[in-house]
Amino acid sequence: MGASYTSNIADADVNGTFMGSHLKSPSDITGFPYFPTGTGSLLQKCLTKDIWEQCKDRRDKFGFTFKQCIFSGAKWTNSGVGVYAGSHDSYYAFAPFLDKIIESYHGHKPSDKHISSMDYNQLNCPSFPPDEDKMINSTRIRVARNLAAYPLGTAVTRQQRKEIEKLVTSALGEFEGDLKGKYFSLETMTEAEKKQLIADHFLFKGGDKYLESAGLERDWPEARGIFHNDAKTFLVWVNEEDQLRIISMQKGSDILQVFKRLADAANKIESKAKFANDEHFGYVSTCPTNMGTGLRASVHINLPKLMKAKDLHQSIADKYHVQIRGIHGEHTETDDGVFDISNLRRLGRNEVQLVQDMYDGVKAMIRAEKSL
Ligand code: ADP
Ligand code: DAR
Repeated sequence: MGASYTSNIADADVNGTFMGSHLKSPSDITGFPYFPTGTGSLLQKCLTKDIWEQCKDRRDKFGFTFKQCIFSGAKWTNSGVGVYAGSHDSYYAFAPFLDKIIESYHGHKPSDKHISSMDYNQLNCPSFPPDEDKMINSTRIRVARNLAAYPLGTAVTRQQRKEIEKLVTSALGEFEGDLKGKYFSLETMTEAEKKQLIADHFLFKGGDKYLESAGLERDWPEARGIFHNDAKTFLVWVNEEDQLRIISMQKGSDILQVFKRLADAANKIESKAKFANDEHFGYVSTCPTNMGTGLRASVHINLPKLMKAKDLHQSIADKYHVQIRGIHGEHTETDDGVFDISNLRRLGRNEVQLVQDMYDGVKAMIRAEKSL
């Protein structure tokens, strides 16, 4: 890499924070990015000097640059992934790099196909017996979707973002029955509505530095909002990390009912607004980790003893391809014995199989908790 590589090495920031944080914009990446010792992001793992040389000056068909794609992880070197696409086309324009990211995270090869299925009748998830049901506080299943006619949130214009909000909210406005509800714009909601949405754990807020550095918080909070049905068991986040996060959730452990509601709703929306999708990547998402199904099915479950047995719960998580999170959102810890258990995989398996992953993993965690 020569001078441009070494010239990019900066001293640690005064307080020893991650060096990349001095980067102000993608154009500040003037050479191969510097990753401090201990950087563990997928970006650092997959970006070789050869791939940098191939991709460094590339743009996708919307003009979104490769440097914009890697800027979040170059700036915040403590990222887990550190990469965001600008459009469906980004995944082809930056293929030497993004194919590697996708294969590394999902095990999905460039020649592999993805076939989605939201056919909840294929799910094998008998109800939990009472002693197990009482361990599970709540169930939530979400999918990430983006509109085929636009670039992703990282690259949309203000006007396009407003069009997306209008398209999605008009489709949601046609819902009837138990999906009927109301859209709350982040720009115009009242303080009382905001307080209620926060109390319900429904409100997404700005200020995520990873999303901000990916350009996903431009013009915030314009054209962002939350739809929820009257029963508060169905939500749609509009123009957050993805253009739609379609969410079904309720108290208790009835995974089948939650999945059926999600499948019915997603199918209804898709009949009005075409989602970005192809036979290799499945549904297209802003973050490569959500490609394919963009589905995360989770329960909040009491596992006080198991969670103290780190090796045991991690071995079960690895065997059943599930992820353990804190209950207050990604990157949070939990401190009261309640954990968020969800499917880890997103791509190469269909939505039914991923909900099955979560169910089977939760059953195994419960067996282990009971055995301690
Ligand atoms: P995602 O990427 O799926 O949006 P996060 O972990 O960021 O997941 O969670 C988003 C919000 O949804 C957080 O407020 C979290 O508390 C809530 N949440 C996630 N799973 C559940 C669940 N099973 N029950 C209740 N709330 C949940
Ligand atoms: N903070 C980003 C998130 C990566 C995966 N989660 C998403 N897409 N919400 C990181 O790179 O760590």
